[in-house]
Amino acid sequence: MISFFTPQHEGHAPATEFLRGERVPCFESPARAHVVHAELVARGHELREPGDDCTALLAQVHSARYLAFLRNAWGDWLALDPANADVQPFPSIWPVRSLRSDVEPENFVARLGLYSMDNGSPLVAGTWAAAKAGADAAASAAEIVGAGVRSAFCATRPPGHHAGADFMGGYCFLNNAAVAAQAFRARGCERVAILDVDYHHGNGTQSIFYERADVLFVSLHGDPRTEYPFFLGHADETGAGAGLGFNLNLPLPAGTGVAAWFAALDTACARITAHRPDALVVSLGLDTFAGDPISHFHLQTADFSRLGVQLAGLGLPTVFVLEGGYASAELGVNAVNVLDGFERA
Ligand code: OKP
Ligand code: ZN
Repeated sequence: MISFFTPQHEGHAPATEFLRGERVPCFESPARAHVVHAELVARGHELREPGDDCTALLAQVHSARYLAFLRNAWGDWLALDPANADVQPFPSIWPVRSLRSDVEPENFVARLGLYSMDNGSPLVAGTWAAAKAGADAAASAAEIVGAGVRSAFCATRPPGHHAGADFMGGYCFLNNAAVAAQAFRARGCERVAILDVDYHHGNGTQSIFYERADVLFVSLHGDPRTEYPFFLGHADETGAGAGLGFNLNLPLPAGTGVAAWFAALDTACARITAHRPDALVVSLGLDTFAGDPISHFHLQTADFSRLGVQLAGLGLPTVFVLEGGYASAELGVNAVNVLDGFERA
């Protein structure tokens, strides 16, 4: 499968994140892209660098003020103190209910909180360039698939599905799946479906398309009653306004086994088929793997081939974008199993 890869991801390599109040090494690391890249090469997939610029699409997915903040964030942080070059900024205050988010503060950490859903998205010097290159890959993949190639994969990081119109979160900065969906719409697809199979609910993607009927969002994920992102992803979120009925959440309890997961995938695929989309975007998280260090489903390596086969059965032009998956040793095999299963089906 033609796979888009960009070396800019190397520049997004934060040292630590917070876990239960303590600093721990980041789960979302450059090693993830290295193992996926190596497996793609080993199994004969064609690698390309993105050729399309996602700037116009980004403006349809994210707010102008969030994009301006993110693009300038590292420079603003350094302007406060050159010694900040070696310091990772984290938000510590958020405009929750009753606080105002319409007035942008001048204080950098306050602005970081305004544009973040959590303290789990560490920002470094190369974050914007890495995220932008990943979104360029999403635009490029949709471009070639829209032009007639059956499928393409974005082997990029950081992931995107937690990033909303005006916030980062959960290691995500720019919503690559939303960019791909918007790219399909821009080149004439009337209806698009996004299927999110990451362990964590894609709250950003859902919220971006929540009031739209043209882009169906379907997600299988750990029940937010107990799993990140906690505050979205429940079954009663079905869309709003013109988008009512075009959002389907299939939350599954932590610990759900393989049979029940594939049964939910059947439900997801049936809803996608009923939408009669012109194209499909798959938010491909591999953290449903039994060995994932931060997730609680039980898929085995062979189950990812089965996932690819089942997705091929939808018969749709398909763009895969890499989301989560933190068992680095197996991430490459699991990801490429999906692609090979899809291509061989
Ligand atoms: C991103 B993706 C706090 C720990 C919580 C959130 C998990 C984000 C998963 N630093 N981290 O959906 O795989
Ligand atoms: Zn995840």
